[in-house]
Amino acid sequence: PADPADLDDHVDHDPVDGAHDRADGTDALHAWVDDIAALTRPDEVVWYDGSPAETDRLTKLLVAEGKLIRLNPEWRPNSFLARTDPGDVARVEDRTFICSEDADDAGPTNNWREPEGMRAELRDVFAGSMRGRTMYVVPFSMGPLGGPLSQLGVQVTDSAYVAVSLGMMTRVSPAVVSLIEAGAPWVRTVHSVGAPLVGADGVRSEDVAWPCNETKYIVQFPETREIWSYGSGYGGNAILAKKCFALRIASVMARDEGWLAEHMLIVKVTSPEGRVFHFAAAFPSACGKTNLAMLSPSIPGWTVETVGDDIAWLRQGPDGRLRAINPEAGFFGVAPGTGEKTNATAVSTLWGNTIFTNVALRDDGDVWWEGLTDEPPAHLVDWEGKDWTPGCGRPAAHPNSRFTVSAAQCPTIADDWDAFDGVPIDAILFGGRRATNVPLVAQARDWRHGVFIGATVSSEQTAAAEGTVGELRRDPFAMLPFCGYNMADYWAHWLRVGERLGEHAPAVFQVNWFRKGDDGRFLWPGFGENARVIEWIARRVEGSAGAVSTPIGRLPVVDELDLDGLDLPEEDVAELFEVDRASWLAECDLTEEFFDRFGSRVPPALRAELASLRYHLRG
Ligand code: GTP
Ligand code: SPV
Ligand code: MN
Repeated sequence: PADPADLDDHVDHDPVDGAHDRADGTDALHAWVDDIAALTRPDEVVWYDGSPAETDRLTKLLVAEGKLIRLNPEWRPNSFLARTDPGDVARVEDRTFICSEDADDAGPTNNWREPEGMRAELRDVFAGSMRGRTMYVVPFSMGPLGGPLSQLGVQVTDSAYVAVSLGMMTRVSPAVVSLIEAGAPWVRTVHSVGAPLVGADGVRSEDVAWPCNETKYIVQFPETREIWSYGSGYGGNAILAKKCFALRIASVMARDEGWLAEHMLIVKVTSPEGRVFHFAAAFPSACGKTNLAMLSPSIPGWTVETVGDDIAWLRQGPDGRLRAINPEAGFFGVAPGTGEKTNATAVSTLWGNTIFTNVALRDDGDVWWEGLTDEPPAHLVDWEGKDWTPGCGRPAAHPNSRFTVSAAQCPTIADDWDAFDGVPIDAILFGGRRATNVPLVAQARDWRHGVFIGATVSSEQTAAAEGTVGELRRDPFAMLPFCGYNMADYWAHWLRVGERLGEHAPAVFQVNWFRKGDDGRFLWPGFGENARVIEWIARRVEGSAGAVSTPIGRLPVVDELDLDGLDLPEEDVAELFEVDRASWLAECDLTEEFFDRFGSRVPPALRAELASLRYHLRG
């Protein structure tokens, strides 16, 4: 650890100038850490090694500081509750910036800022931002350490909660430092909650349970592979390995190096005959990835095992097939709606060693959230620390409350979940929340049609980001908030990857668990029953199930989707698969408007797909 007294002398680098080389060996890491400390001026610098002993020390410290509440160990051993500031509960997309040299490289769906101007702004906000706090240095690997699809990073943070969360979500290890010292490339990530305890006047103030700042910056510099995050302590804003690195920065690396960094779950599916399939699925935030990743099939003979629940890195392997890893090592999952009936696997994953954020506290020292059980307890302390009783008119848990837990603790974790070379992908699914139009399942005609489906995904907005919940918005590939470059270039990249894969390209499907009847109820029971759709997809991949062609793709032949034992009214089944030509034509007009935002960067193949869709809908 650096002696803070020495830090003042260390002004020979400017840490915000972006000039640090990513692969510069032995001294670079330490020099960078010293430079960040010289800028932010913490009381001390502590390297976090991810070990159980160090994690235990930090959680005890967080409890002592009032930043974590220890749950009753009888119900939930080694588990904690954090309550955030009510202004810091979700990703802040309007404060998320892509600072590429050229504005067009960020594209119309990202907030672009000129890099030099942003660096000057960051230099100001980070100056002294850690005064009075401890700066943690957290070296981590995304993917198995040293694996062919893996990448290294280091996060500095002035939040012990974030350091410990990173320890659960990634592979934190001193071995990462050895690899960096041996010259391996790494991504630099800097995080401050922006709440110094010592002011410029030297006066020390009291800490609060959830320090943060009203002004927030989530900044990516794609060319120099750097991340600077300020003002928030929550989720994707603060655990920089996750959305900032594994999606925004990694998508740029993937574009440059010919692979894919995606907002996708990965599952291993085994049929009753013992045939193994791997599927990857992109659904927007809070649209069912964790649930599908942990699915307990309602139909006999099928098993689904978990490889990943949020992010996939995919690359063509030596055998020509697309292989995927889950770069993470833990789950940061949505709590509300997670219960014994919907996701029993998640419920049992959370038996202990879990950090809950913004859920409700029971009188017996355990946790509760909407959907955990049918009936709420008679009294709770809600996510804001207020008394709560059923019928009081407020939710007890915040809609974006979450659990943080190690993947290894999941009872359905697949034996190949951390395979060095990843798993071979047989099918890719795109989904979203659509009350209308999009059928339960459809297969794309080919890769190019699949890319069109991915590029045109719309979904009703959820509580995972600040904004109006329920509003329908385009979320191409479920990557709208996460693509680190121009979305139209990203589509072109997907088309190129498909060309290279050729006959090895996975089949592509569109799914929608969220279609509603006129009365507003979900037409499809979802959750474990989604196994019926998974079965059809697997049967299509092996070539044993039929399909009928429609203008929007191939739908299951009647009777080939197993609906046995589901007592679904026939009208509901018909509605689940209805393709209304007029609404689809209206949707085509919106797609054209959407494409026009990207001008000439839209790949001609996608314009051709749109023209062909209109032609067939009119036919
Ligand atoms: P992020 O972590 O934000 O990327 O979200 P995610 O895609 O992993 O979403 P998750 O699986 O956590 O689901 C979010 C919400 O959707 C939860 O409240 C679930 O209960 C609900 N949900 C998931 N699957 C289904 C389904 O099949 N049907 C219905 N009706 N709701 C579902
Ligand atoms: C999402 O919003 O897609 C998440 C949660 O997975 S966060 O890590 O906060 O981005
Ligand atoms: Mn996500």
